[in-house]
This record gives sequence, C-alpha cells and structure tokens, in this order.
Amino acid sequence: MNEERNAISGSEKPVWVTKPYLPPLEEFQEYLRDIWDSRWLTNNGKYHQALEKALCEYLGVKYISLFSNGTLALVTALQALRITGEVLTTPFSFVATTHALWWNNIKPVFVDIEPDTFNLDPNKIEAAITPKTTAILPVHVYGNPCHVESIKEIADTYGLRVIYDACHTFGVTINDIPILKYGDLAVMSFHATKVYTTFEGGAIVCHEEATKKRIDNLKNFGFAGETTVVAPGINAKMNEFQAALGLLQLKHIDKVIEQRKLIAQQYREGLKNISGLRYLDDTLGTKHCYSYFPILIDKKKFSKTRDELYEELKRHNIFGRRYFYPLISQFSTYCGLESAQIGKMLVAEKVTEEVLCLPIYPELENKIIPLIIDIISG
Ligand code: T4K
Repeated sequence: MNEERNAISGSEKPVWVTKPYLPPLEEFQEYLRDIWDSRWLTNNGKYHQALEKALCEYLGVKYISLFSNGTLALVTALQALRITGEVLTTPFSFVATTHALWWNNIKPVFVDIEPDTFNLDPNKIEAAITPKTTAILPVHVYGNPCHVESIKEIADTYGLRVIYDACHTFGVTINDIPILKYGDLAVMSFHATKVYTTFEGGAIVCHEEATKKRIDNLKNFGFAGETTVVAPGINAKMNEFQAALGLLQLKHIDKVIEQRKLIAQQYREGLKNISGLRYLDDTLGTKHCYSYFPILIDKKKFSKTRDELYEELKRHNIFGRRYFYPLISQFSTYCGLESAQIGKMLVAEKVTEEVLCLPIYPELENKIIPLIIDIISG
C-alpha cells in the first residue's frame, strides 16, 4: 500500500474534490452543429424550452425557469417574491447564499445549524424572528434535506416566505416527494462542480404559472413583451449550449448518481469505526444524490486535526476541500452583524473547524478510494 501511496503522491495527476461528468463528445457535437446551423444561440431558444420541460418531468415539479448560474437564480428568486428587511439563513453554506441577500439590500440573520444534518436548526428559528423578518433561506447542504415540514410550520405561523437554496440537490426525494416541491421557491445550480452540470447554470423551481412568468420576465431585463418592461430585471438567461448539454446530461444522470452512491458506500465501509471520525449516513426514505462526501474530524479523539489531515492528503496529491470553512458569518462583509458574533452558533462553529469533503465523482479511479481510506486511517 505504501508503494501505491507514493505512486499517487509522485503522480502528476492531482485528485480533486470533484470532476464534472461529461458525456461522450460525439453526442454533444450533434447538438453543437444544430445550434451553429440555426444561429439561435440564446433567449429562450428551442433547447432552453426543451430542457425546462424535460427537467420538470425528471424532477417531478411543475415549473422551472433556467438561469445562467445559481447565484443569479438566488438573487432573482428574492426579487420575484419582493423579499425585504431581514431573512433568516444558515452560516454553513457557500458564500453565494448570503451574497444573494446582500445584493438585494436584505439583512442576513444567521441561525445555527443542527449537528446531524448541518442544516438550519428549526428549533432555533423562532427566536431569531423580528417584525422585520420576511423570509427564511435554508440550504439543503450537501444535498441532504432540511426539516422541511418543521420549517413550513414556522413559516406558516409567522407569515414568512421560504426560499430553499437547493444548489446541492439533484433528484433528491423524501418518501418519493421531490425535495424541490418544498418552499415557495427552490433554487438550483448546474455549475461544473455539481452532480448535474450545464457548464455553468441554474434554475428556479416554482409552483404557479404566474410566478414562473414573473421570474422569466425578471431574468430577461424585466421584459413582459416587446415594448413592455415591468421590473428592473437582470440578464440571467441560460444559453442554448448550456441547455443542450443539460438535455444530454439527463440521459446519463441516473448512472452518474449511482456511481457516486457506490463511492459513498466504499468510503463509509472503509472509514467506519475510526475514533474521532464521523460521516453522514443515508436517511431512511430519502433518495440522495451524493453531491459531496463530508467527514468530520474530532481532534481530541482522532490522531490529527482536520487541517493536518487536509495537508497530509495534499502531500499525496489528493485535494479534499474544507466546504464550508470559514462560516459565511466569519467573512469580513458579515462578521460585524449581531447574529454573526462568535459564540452564537456553537454547532456551526464546531462543524466548520472539523469538516473535510473527500473526492467524489463518477470517474474517480477505483484504486484511489482505498488509498484515501488508508491515508486517513494512518
Ligand atoms: N448555493 C450553494 C449552496 C452553492 O454551493 C453554490 C455554489 C451556489 C449557491 C452558487 O451557485 P453557482 O452560481 O456557482 O451556480 C465551487 C463552485 O464554483 C460553486 O459553484 C459551488 N457552489 C462551490 C461549493 O464550489 P470553488 O471556489 O470551490 O470551485 P473551484 O474552482 O475551486 O473547483 C473545485 C474543484 O472542482 C477544483 O479543485 C477542481 C474541480 N473542477 C472545477 C471546475 C470549475 C473541475 O474539475 N472542473 C471545473 O471546471 O467553488
């Protein structure tokens, strides 16, 4: 094993935390030629329309509006519902979640996460609600569902809107109900690092035709007709190349998720019973998408700190990532907020110091996983 380990360390091929799945190039070339010939490149073209329809069917939702990326979809989702004032959100996410609030002049109010899902803790939401609160922006982090029913109950009681950041989920269901059906809106990302990618890309899922119309206007400068502008919209349209790739990816996505599941199972088997190391298991009744494989390192019980393990893996050319460290609330833009103060979110503050995401993607070579397990096992 040591020899193999050294072979990897000495190899010029780094192992990244993820690598996009791409279908055979020949399959994409057919779409490229068609787009080239048609000279229709963007603005609700035929592939854009076809992908919205195909995604609705695959994901089991009523309406989808495609976007050029997930961040602009988040910004637009908040605009679409005219969210203002204060919004309750998680500090344990990619920074774009909170940036979307900032770009809408909304004050983020951070609420702690749960130790078992790393998602917004419903038991801590009510204490953070003020007369200025208008919405909740939770994240299904790593694709693991939030406590959607509890969040719905709180939102209904206080008259709040819920926008889910579902950027890590694809095809996730709880008891056969698509996770995207929860919340007023759910926002997706199809970035290169995601389970399902359209190079860059994103989407908003909604449940009413009128909402979809408003979102579609907003992502197209606010145009509601050739000469009518109904809002100060933005340009966040997905182009035909992205949409064509999306259509093609749908043909492969089941296999992609299955391959990710096998890798997660290998990690779980190889890393069980290691003192001071914890990982998340699948939850009963949930169909997962395995977008990340986070492990948590308790430095008191494990032989190394998280950062020492991170560096050790790097020495072997294996580049895990500390998603999400630091917390969003610790970045300079947000650390002055009252809700961001150290000591206010004890679970998130602990998890961010302990988490390390291991490589997981369909093309991850079979021999690499045992090596990663071996390095971690020490
Ligand atoms: N909400 C949440 C919860 C999110 O996680 C994200 C994005 C968003 C909202 C916003 O959605 P988008 O606007 O991005 O659609 C990456 C991604 O850029 C970002 O999309 C993602 N979350 C975040 C969690 O990860 P970085 O800075 O870590 O990416 P980068 O370039 O270091 O890539 C990570 C690894 O992936 C590389 O080490 C190698 C591999 N990689 C990357 C790219 C770009 C490839 O193999 N090929 C590639 O093309 O942010």
